[in-house]
Amino acid sequence: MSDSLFTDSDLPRQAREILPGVIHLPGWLDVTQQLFLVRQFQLFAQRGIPPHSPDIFGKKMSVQMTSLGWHWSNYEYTQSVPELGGAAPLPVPDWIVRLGRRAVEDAYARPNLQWPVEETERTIRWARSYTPDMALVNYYSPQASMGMHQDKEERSSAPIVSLSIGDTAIFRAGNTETKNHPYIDLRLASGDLVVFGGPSRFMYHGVPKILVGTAPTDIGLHSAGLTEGRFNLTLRDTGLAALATAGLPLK
Ligand SMILES: O=C(O)CCC(=O)C(=O)O
Repeated sequence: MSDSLFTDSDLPRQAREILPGVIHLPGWLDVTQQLFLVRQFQLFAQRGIPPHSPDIFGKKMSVQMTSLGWHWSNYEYTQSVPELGGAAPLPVPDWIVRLGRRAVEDAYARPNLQWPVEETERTIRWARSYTPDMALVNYYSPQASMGMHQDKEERSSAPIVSLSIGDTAIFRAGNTETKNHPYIDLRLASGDLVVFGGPSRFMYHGVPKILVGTAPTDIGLHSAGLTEGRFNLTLRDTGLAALATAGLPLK
């Protein structure tokens, strides 16, 4: 029997704990919610930090980014962006915090997970206190990719919430030690949610490929002036607010 008979794309897309603490919920956002998000991304781009490709140690990323709450560049969070005329990030709106809480709750308040091991009641209470203070909107053109990296500039081990809209991406979920094997390649389609926390909070991860032409036609990409590509909304709790208030160094 040919191996290609049952490729990843043919198998039913089910909610799965990919690795301990890494939960994939396919189709978590419906079309109306995706449309809403695409419109909001346009507003963020018009009113906040303009989408740009950050330099990482002198090399431009292929992804375009804008962010709320904090600006991220070259492995550092800042509150203003001198290279973009001193622009400051817009605040994280309440609806994003609510979205993040719902995502963490839906991901972790499920039976039979390897992580967390707490009972459901406690997990729900814990998920409801999730307060992302930073949201990153990444836009991938069909040629864009993101190399393997850890999200580790945060002073908090709260989970990362990641939503996909537009073309399907190959998302590489790795290990906490190296950028290399072992890792798992996962297809993230429009509307999918991934939450990673607990033992996998600091896993290496990346997006090696965008599958061109796979975006649904009814999620408003055209009205955003786009015919293709993928948005990713990543929510993070930086844990930096207390340091900033106390005037302490953020690094
Ligand atoms: O686009 C994605 O799914 C991942 C984004 C990501 O890894 C990041 O923003 O750090």
